[in-house]
Amino acid sequence: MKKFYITTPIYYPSGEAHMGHCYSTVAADAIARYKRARGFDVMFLTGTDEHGQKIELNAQKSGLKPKVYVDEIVAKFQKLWKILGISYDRFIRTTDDYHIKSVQKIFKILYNKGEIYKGKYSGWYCIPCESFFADAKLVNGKCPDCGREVKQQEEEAYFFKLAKYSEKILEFYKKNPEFIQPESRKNEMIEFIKSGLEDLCVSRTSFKWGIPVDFDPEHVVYVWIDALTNYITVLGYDGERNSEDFDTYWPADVHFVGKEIVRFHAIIWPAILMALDIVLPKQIYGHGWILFGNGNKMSKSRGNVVDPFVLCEKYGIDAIRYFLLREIPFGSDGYFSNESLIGRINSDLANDLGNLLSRTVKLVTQVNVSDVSESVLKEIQSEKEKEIIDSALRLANEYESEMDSFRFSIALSKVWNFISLCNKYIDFKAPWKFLKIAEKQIEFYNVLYTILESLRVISILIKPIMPETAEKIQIQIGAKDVKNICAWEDSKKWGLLNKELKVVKINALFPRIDCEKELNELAKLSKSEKNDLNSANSNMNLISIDDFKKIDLVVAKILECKPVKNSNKLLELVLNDGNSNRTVVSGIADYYSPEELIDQNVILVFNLAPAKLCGIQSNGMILASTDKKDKSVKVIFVNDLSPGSKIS
Ligand code: ME8
Repeated sequence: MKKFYITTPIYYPSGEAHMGHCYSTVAADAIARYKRARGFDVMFLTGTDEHGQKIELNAQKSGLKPKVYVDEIVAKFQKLWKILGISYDRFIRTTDDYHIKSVQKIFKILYNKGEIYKGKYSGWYCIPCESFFADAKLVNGKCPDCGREVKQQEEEAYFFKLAKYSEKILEFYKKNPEFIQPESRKNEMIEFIKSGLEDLCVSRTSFKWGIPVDFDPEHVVYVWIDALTNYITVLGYDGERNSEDFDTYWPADVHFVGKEIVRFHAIIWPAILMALDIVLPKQIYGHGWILFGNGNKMSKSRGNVVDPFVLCEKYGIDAIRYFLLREIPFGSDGYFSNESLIGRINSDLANDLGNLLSRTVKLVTQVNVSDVSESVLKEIQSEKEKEIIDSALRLANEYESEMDSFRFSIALSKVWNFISLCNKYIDFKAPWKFLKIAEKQIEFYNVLYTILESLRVISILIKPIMPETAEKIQIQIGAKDVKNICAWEDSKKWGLLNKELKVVKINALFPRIDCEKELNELAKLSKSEKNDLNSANSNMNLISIDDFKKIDLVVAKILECKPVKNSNKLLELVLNDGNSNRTVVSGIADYYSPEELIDQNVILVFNLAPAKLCGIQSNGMILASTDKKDKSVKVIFVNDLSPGSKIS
């Protein structure tokens, strides 16, 4: 059996799943279902990318351990995928044991091969945040997270020899013109490589929430080696042996990714694979972004999220799946609005498809078919029927060629053109007029049979994208559970339905929506969603008295003070806390000379976990205030209190 391996990006569980995540995942699911229907042995992978500083910080803010924090969010991603009918075969979490072990092995192999080397990473460093930032990330030259001063600093780090792969990657693009899709993204990649690649920093020491480099545990593997390798570790690849799954499914047939991470998949990932002597995936498809209202990429931090749980619940999963894949050509950006969603539901789903099914089923249930089934068997067909049958028989091949190139929107529009043809055919034939005319009954049945067969074909083709709707149609036209009429290849055949026209009437597929009323309701919901968010945020900033009691604040006297070597900002202080002496490193060198501080009494955070700053262990922190007006930093002196006094 031919295999097909498709992946989505693994999402950061740093906030909740939103429509943007649904977009990649629904698209990959539609292809996985489509390929399965066509007889492929499919491996469909999705998952979550759980390490990194952002997640560490978010967890800290929520007062949770990182793993506990991600567990909660990942469970919500999985719940959403279940609701949306995502038929993944594997769900990888980068915190899974097997992945961690494989990443460590892969890292070591690359190091032993000389593909990874130890060097120095330099960049803008924010001491309180313990983070490096690239030039472009700074806000007015200051730390983008806390707004404080940053300074150029160096840190030991491992580097992957990315630069040496430039030519090899360009060569690969040339030999594999389909590798990056759509074409425009390939040109961007070529330009990027030609402008010069640099070796890639692949480890960090400034945060802990990551996979430790096992032969140098101060370092954690930095994002891309951890994240990208998920596509092979999930198949059992750990750098040393090829598992059965790896042999069966690798190379991936396509990685679906948003356009902003094409670069990582089309440059870094190939280079890592080349370094490991592994064949490259067949294709990277960089899809566009769903933009929301004001042209922003939809994301939680911009607060423009439309809750997919709410929309699925309100309109059904197929409406959302259809809308996402129909509204926006896959390679391009496009807008999401509640208005266009409701517009599509009313026109395409309720009017076109829903109406075609309901009017047909209604007509069939109005008559007793048993008398005339013989006549129908004679298959008298006029030009009009032939036109429908020809279109139906062409449709599957046309649809396949669009789906094979991930042109969901065009594939769907072909089906909807056919639906519209069928509706026009019914209008033209007006079969209800024949009901009472005995000699016209054969024509009446012919019309209905033609439409029911058309609906059978339609249901097969839309099933990968709208699985629930396809099933409902098949139940209503009496095709469900009938053998050999609703498999993929049956969409290329005509006349498979039982000629006795057995139909089952159930509720409308997509009830029409009162657009104005619904938009008002959604607006109210979105307001309360924002309010919920606001109150959640303010709740996050509130701490209980018990939390406050956890902090021991003690008066301490500064006994000694000197600048820290290689640092313009830090002073090393020796403090007496009433009982013993301890060293504290403080970022106040810009504001005080050592002489000004000696013998002053200050407030010490007594039970702060020790941290290393510029190689010196700091045991606590002294309290200072940043002046609201001029941003100058002032240490809080408490010279009228004796060392050892508790502050509460
Ligand atoms: O980048 N429109 O994770 P992530 C369309 N962990 N797609 C969107 C979207 C939008 N508005 N917003 C998000 C990461 N996406 C890394 C990936 S892969 C080895 C590591 C989709 O949580 C889109 O596919 O930021 C994008 O690439 C992905 O979510 C980014 O998810």
